[in-house]
Amino acid sequence: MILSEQTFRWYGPQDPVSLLDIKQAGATGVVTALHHIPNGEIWTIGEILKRKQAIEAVGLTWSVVESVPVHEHIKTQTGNFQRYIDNYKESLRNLGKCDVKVVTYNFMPVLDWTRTDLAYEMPDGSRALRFERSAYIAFDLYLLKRPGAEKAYSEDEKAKAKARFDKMSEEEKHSLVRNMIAGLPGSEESFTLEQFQQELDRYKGITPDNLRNNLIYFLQEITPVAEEAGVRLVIHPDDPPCSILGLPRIMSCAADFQALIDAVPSQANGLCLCCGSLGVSEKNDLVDMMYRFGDRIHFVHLRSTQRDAEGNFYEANHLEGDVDMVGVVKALLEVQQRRGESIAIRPDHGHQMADDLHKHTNPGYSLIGRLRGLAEIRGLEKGIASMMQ
Ligand code: CS2
Ligand code: MN
Repeated sequence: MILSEQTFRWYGPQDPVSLLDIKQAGATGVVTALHHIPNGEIWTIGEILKRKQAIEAVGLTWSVVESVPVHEHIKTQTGNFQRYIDNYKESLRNLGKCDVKVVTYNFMPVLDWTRTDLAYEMPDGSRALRFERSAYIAFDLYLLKRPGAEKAYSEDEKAKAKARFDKMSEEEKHSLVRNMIAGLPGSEESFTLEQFQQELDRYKGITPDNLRNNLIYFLQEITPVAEEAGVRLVIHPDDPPCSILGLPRIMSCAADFQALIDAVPSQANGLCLCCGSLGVSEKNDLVDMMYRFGDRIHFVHLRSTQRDAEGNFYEANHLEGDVDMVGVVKALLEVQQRRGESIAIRPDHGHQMADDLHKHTNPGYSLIGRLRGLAEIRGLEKGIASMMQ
């Protein structure tokens, strides 16, 4: 049986989690990006090789890039977008030459992943990332004060958000702002409230269809280069899979990805199946997506979330929550057998727990919670594989 390639995200030399920690977690692959290179600039062969050598020095492999960021000008097709696309192509060529051949990206406007609470206490004392709808609406209406935001919510939602806001301490308001816009790990930007509103304003008049067309244009430009370089691109879905603060979002469900394949059939146009992101919407059937897009999935984020009727969700333990992890891993195994190759997986985020509770860690990216997640997934995959033989 072909098993998946187990990987772990590493933020580079600054990451409090070391490459040896990653090795001890049982991963063989590393997922990283050159975060020190400003968004839009070319990743040179020299910089790529430097990172690759550091990873290989401890006997690991640089399996996946997450992410080569897409400049806002490309998403809005303004300013220097054509130059940024040319730079992107050059980075893909350089990665291909260095034999780093799966490249993740996302097309979420302004914000990458979004949470209101980075330390939501679980009954066992560990801490999870959470999205609380009332806090989010309170941020939009009373902290950001986004023009027109009142129209986006029902009276009932606004009343709940007001009550929530009135009870918030100054400290809580401050951390809500920070959590919403200061950029979670992996995001390329961080803003003040004023800068943030300016960024939102750049999307005025950009409908979801406009944004989708800009993505299709981008893919039409870069997929021939990726094909030639032997690089497979994978788009990371929207997290959470819905519009945030009035911004258009176009990668939230199976139909969204289908539209991209229909428009750009190139095999280099692939998907990062992030179960935690997509799983927030009950309309998304992750097992079905794994089978349906199996030939185009080159990277899988195995993570689960637990949602409630009010639109809140928190990141659950990997084998708990709403995602049918057993079904997803079984489908993954079948896809791998069909393709005759391993697919890179990672536990995505994990809870802050045990010794990590006393350490400075990147939200979602502490060592022990992810180590637990990867270990559980590894056992699950092995168990299912042995029964499939
Ligand atoms: C996040 C994102 O959930 C996640 O995977 O960490 O930062 C993600 O890596 C990017 O959106 C991918 O481009
Ligand atoms: Mn993810």
